[in-house]
Order: sequence, then structure tokens, then C-alpha cells
Amino acid sequence: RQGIGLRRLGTTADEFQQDLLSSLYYRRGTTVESASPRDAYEALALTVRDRLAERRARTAAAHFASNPRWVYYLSAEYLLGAQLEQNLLYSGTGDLASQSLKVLGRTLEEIEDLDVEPGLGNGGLGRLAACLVDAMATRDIPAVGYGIRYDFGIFRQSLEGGAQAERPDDWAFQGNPWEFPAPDDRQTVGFYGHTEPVAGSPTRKSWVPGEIVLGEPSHMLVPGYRTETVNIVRLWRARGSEASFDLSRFAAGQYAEAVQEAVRAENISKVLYPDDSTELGRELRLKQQYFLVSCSLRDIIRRFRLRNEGWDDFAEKTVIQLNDTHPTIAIPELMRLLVDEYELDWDKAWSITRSTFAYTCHTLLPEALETWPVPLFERLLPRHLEIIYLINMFFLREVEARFPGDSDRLRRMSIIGEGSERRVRMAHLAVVGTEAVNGVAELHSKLLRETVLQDFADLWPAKFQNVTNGVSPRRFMKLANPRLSDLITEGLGDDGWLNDLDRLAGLERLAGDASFMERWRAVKRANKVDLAAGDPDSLTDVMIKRFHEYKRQQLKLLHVITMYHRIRANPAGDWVPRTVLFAGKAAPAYHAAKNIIRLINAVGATIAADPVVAPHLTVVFAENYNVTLAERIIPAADLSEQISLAGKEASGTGNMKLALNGAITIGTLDGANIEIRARVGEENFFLFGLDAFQAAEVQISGYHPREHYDRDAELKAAIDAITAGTFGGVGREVADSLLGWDEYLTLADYRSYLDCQEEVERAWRDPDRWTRLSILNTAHSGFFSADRTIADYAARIWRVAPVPVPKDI
Ligand code: 26Q
Repeated sequence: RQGIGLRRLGTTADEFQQDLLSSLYYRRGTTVESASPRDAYEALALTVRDRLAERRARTAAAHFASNPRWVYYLSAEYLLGAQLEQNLLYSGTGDLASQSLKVLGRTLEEIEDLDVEPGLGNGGLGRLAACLVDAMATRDIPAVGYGIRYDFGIFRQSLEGGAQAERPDDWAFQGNPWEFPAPDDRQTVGFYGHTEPVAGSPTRKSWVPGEIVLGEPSHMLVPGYRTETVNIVRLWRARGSEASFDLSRFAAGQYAEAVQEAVRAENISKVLYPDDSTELGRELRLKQQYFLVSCSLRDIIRRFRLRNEGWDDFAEKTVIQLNDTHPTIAIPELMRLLVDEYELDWDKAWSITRSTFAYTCHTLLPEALETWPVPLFERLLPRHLEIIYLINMFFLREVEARFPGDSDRLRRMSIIGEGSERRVRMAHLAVVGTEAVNGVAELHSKLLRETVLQDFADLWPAKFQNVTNGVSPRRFMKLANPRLSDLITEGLGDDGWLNDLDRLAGLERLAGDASFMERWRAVKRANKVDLAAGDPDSLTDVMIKRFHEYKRQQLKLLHVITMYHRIRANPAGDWVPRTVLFAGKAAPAYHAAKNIIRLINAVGATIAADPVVAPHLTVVFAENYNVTLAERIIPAADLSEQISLAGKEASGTGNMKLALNGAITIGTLDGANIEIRARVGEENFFLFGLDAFQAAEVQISGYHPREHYDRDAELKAAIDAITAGTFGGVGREVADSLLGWDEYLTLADYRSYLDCQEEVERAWRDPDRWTRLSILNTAHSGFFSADRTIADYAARIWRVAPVPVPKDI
């Protein structure tokens, strides 16, 4: 027994098998004879989960004993990925599981297919949240991630007649064995209603909500790799209160009306909004945000009070990181709790609030900066709007004191935007109410300081920082690419690189070793055979990310059409065989992006049906891109397409995953591409296109796509083919927008991109050169570990120290 009264779980094959059978009998309630594959899956998941739960119990005890400073990560999205394989790895029970499953007549591979990933996010921001909680646990940082347990995650994408179709993602339809419900920690959340003055207090108000909703938490375990720590992600689900069921209506036969209030309440966590840039002013979205914030803050305060008295230590013991502006209502909500409910005076409450929060921005697109109409805010959260007005008043006084008489500046900086309608600017609120603000790559942080948030950086220069994103080497190397990971481990002598990724630099000396190179190539080839998308000996050219005009899938497509024309014109040419693989979802209402998907599939079909071109060029669109699919594609990639217009992609993280897996980047000077290039070396990176400064100049002096079209015969031919109906008449809107008012300057980068692709082919034709490039990309990408990202946050933003968890607590 351990000090905290736990029975140690067995570590031998026999003990593991015993526990697996116990799970099957006692928790699943079935028998070996009648166990379905799902029974086997659930029993295994519970057995593995128990190993982590034991560590969780010790983690909680160690944290309780040390009463540390806590990191709370607030995010509307988490893309955690499949759990079984990860938890087998992090609990070191993979081999035991394979062995033990034999008693049930199953293989681990078939069981893993039943492990659905919770798709509780859209893309980069949600996956970043998952990589960061993984790295926090790995670095022994006491942390909780808070989020929403959506009933329906990001929609499932399929292609119908080459067009995107969407189906709901009922991810937990068959249950979710990884989740622990914690109904005792439920919270009550108010909406609507009005505020009333409090007698004898000028600042306090009492808010009388018009609707009450319950938030019920459950948590998933987040183990660290090769450490004892197991943190949690706590996800809130909305429920109607008992009062929301109207028994008298039910008795009167009005069944729908009887439950309508409960349905309304439960709709709050029903579905993830499938947009990865702001969707205009939806009330339910704002309700989701406040629901997350209100439940989480009360939970944070509850946890604080378990070990502390009063408020003096709150900001010392708590740092709350806001993942973009989505949880920014936490700022007025903490003020409301402190002032109205705990009766602190305004200044004291403000000083606590400001020193508790930090804000990470993930965008530069002006249309993606969240704003909410004042009338909507006022109706849904009347007290919060009053508090925001007060925050704004004190803030504008501060600005006025620093820049007297500069009314233009006041107007620009105000938290309330006064356009045709008044709107609450969430990014301004987030900057004013936090101690630190960071962008997610060097260029992004610089552009934040110099453009969108310039006035704020003038006022508070020290507040602005950069923390370059990172990714989990466990998930995106060890789990996704076991062959490469084994080879790396052999090359480096041990697998310590998995939580010290800078050690990959040791591969540099093997980049010229003939036998190592040969094996490196063989790994890539085997991964391509597994993926089974196109000829494994062709150049596998991948563009995998959300569909958005700024990311410029349309530029890649112009390249494909040009290759098609070239091959048709010269069928006997010495063509480099390519497989161009696209994957990604478009927001269901984003028609321009969906048109690009249709055009890709139409071009792909035309090429596949062309006996002259098909032997040299294949276009594949892989449906339903998600974390699981990314883990299959990334290890097979030769070329990584990172071709956004410079200045638009905040960071990118797929670019890092691909480089770590030995794909070479063709990219613009955007986001983290710049840092990848700086680290892997400019000779090992295919650079093209305008830089952010040049792009801005073109936009100012006037962009004339027609001039590029008229001047460049191949470009003209590519666009004309679309409009002439070569691809079945699909994509005319795409062609029109390329020649019309294209904010993303696609045609301006076309020639430079095509030239660069020829350089790619020159390198590809020399297999040794390509292999060297590939090894060097992996060797020099260690910086992009999320463990380094977390070390940066911990040192420069959070000022938190690790709390190791003893094995024998
Ligand atoms: C907001 C309001 C209403 C509806 C939707 C949204 C919303 C939802 C998701 C707005 C934005 C997002 C997601 C943004 C995102 O994923 N950004 C990406 O973040 C990555 C991690 O920092 C970066 O690497 C990418 O460059 C950035 O695009």
C-alpha cells in the first residue's frame, strides 16, 4: 500500500490480464464468452485508465501538500486526439495490453479502431491546447485545462460528387471510457435578467438572472510522459435544472413545452461552432463562452479556497491563460464575483484580476478579431456590460493621462467600438485586463505590436511577448511514426529525445551516413505504403489544414493545373511523379472555401481520367481530416505545403509536425515558417513569394491580378482551363475571385511558386540530396517541441515552477 492508501496496480503481464478480466466482469458486466469487440475495448480502456488514475491520485496528493501556484488554461476547444494508444504509451502498458487481449481473442489493432477521437475543436488552436496540456503534464506543472464538453464535435466531412458534405459528429454515442463525471462539482450559471443597486454601496450591484443553467463537469486524464504527473482537462456540459422540467405541462399533455426550457439549457453545450474565424454575433456562441467561463472561474475559486483564506494570495497562487479571446468574459466575470459576491472594493478586485490573467492571440486577420454587439451583450449579460463600461472608463482615463487630448487614440483604443453599431471589442478587453499578451510566432508577435495592437504596445510595451508554438513529439513522432522514431532512437543511442527534443541535433552527423540514409528512405517509403495514397515512389506533396482563402489551397491548385498542361504538352518528358494530397475541412457556410474543394476534386478526376497525365500526377483528397488522419499522413509526407500569404498565418503547427517527420517545406515567409527556415537552414527550405512587408506594399499601391494573368502564359492557361470548362465547369467562382478582388494576392506569388517547385524537383531527382535535406529538417526542428513552448510560458509569463510527484507518496 502507498501512503495515500492505494493498492499498487500490477505491472506484470499476469496482473494486467487479471485486471483486464476484472474490468470485463465487474465494470462492463459481461463475460469472456460473450464479449463483443466493444466490450474488449471498454475493458482495456478502463484497465489502462486505472493505471493513470493511480498516478492521478498521487499527483493530487502532491499538489495538495505543496499548495503550488496553478496554471489554469481556458480554451473553448481541445482536439485531444485518440486516447487509447497515447495512454498505453504514457502508462507503459502497450506490450501488456497486446499480450492480455489474447485472452479475449482480439488484437490491439482491431481494438484501436474503436477508439474515436473527441473532435472538440476546429483546427490549430484546439490542437495547440491539447499539445500544451500534454507538455504541462510532462514538465510537472500543476495545471488544469478547462473547456466545453460538446455533445457534437467538429462535423464529419465526406465528399459527395466532389463537394463537401457534413454530418454531425456524435463522438460519444457509444460512451466514452476516458471520462470521469464529477456531478458533485456542478455549478449554476445565470443569463439575461437585470441588475439592481445594492443599498449603501456605490459599486456593488446585484444581478438577477432570467435564466439558470447547470454546468456539470467531467474530466479526462492528461498524463505526462516519463513523469508521475497526471493533470486533468475539465469539460463542462450544460444541463437544465430540476425546475426546467414543467411537470404540470407534461400532465396536460404538452410534452414538447414541458421540456423546452431544459432543451434550451442543454443546447448550450450541444455543438461546436465549426468556424475557425469569427462568425458574426451568434447569441448561442456568446452563451457558450460565458458558460465555460462562469463554471471554470467558480471551480478555480473553489479549489483556491480548499487551501487558502481570503483573497490576498489569489493572484499569487493562480494564473489563468486565455486561449484567444473566446474566454475573455472571464475578466468581467472575475470582477463581478470579487466586487458583487465577495464584496471587495473595485481597485483591489481590479488589481487581482489584472495580475491573474494572461492572453494568447492566434490571429492577425482583422475579420477574426471577435466583437459582440452591445445590445446582445446587454440582454444576455447585463451586469458584465456595466462592468466592462467601468473598466473602459478607468482605462480611457489612463490613456488620456498618458496622451492628453488625443481623442483619436481614445476612439481607437476603446473597448467599445463605435461604428454603425456599438460593439464590445474582446481583444481590447483581453489586453486591458491581463498582465501579459503573447503572439504565437516571432513574426506574428511583431505584427501584433506594430499593427492591430500598436496603440496598446505604445502604452504598455513590456506587456507584449512572443511564445512560439510547439507540438507534442510523443503524439506526432513516437505514436504517429514508430518506424522513424525507432530509427532515430537507434541513431542517437537512446530515446531521451522524446522529452528533450533538442537532442535531435545529434542526427546531423548521420545525415551523410550512407546506411542511415538508406534506412531513413526505407522508413518514408514504408509509411507511404501504409498510407496507400498514390505510388509510394512518387513525391508525396501534402497540403493538410483547414480550407481558407488566406492559406491559398487555390495556389497549389494552379500549380497542379499547370503540371497537367505541361505533361499533356509533352507526354514523353522526364516528369517527376507526384502525388498531391489535400485534406481539410471548410466551414459549412464558407462558400468560397467549399468551391475550392470542389475544384480540387474536379481537377483530380480529370487528371485520373487522362491516360497521358495520370501516370505522372495523382491528386488525392482525403476525407474528414482530423488528428487521427493527420497521424497517418504526416509520416508519409515528402513535401510540406505552407503557402499562405505572408503576414496572414499566425504560426501554423502542421508545418512543425511535418518538418519533424522529415518533410521538406515549400513555404512563404509567414508565421513559424520563418523560424523553421532559420533553424533548418535556408539551403534546406524551399522559399518563395512576397514577404509580409512586400505584400502590404502591394496592397497599398494596388494589386492588379489581370497584369499577372496577361503576362504569364502558363498562368493564363491554368485559369482559362477552369473557365473554359476543362474540369466540368466547376470552379468558375474560384477563377473569378483570383482575377477579382483577391486579398490574398494569389497570382502575385504564382510564378515564384512554380519556379520554386522546379527547384524541389531538382532536389528530388537526387535521392541522396533529398534524404540529407529530410534528415536535417528533423535534426534541426527540436525547438518546435511543445515542451519548449511550455518552458517559455512557465518562465516568462506564468512564473511557475514544476512540482514533481513522488512515486511513493
Ligand atoms: C470565434 C467566434 C465565433 C465562432 C468561431 C470562432 C473561432 C473559433 C476558432 C475563431 C477562431 C478559431 C480558431 C483559430 C485558430 O485555429 N487559429 C490558429 O491557431 C494556431 C495555434 O496558435 C496557429 O498555429 C494558426 O496559425 C492559427 O490560424
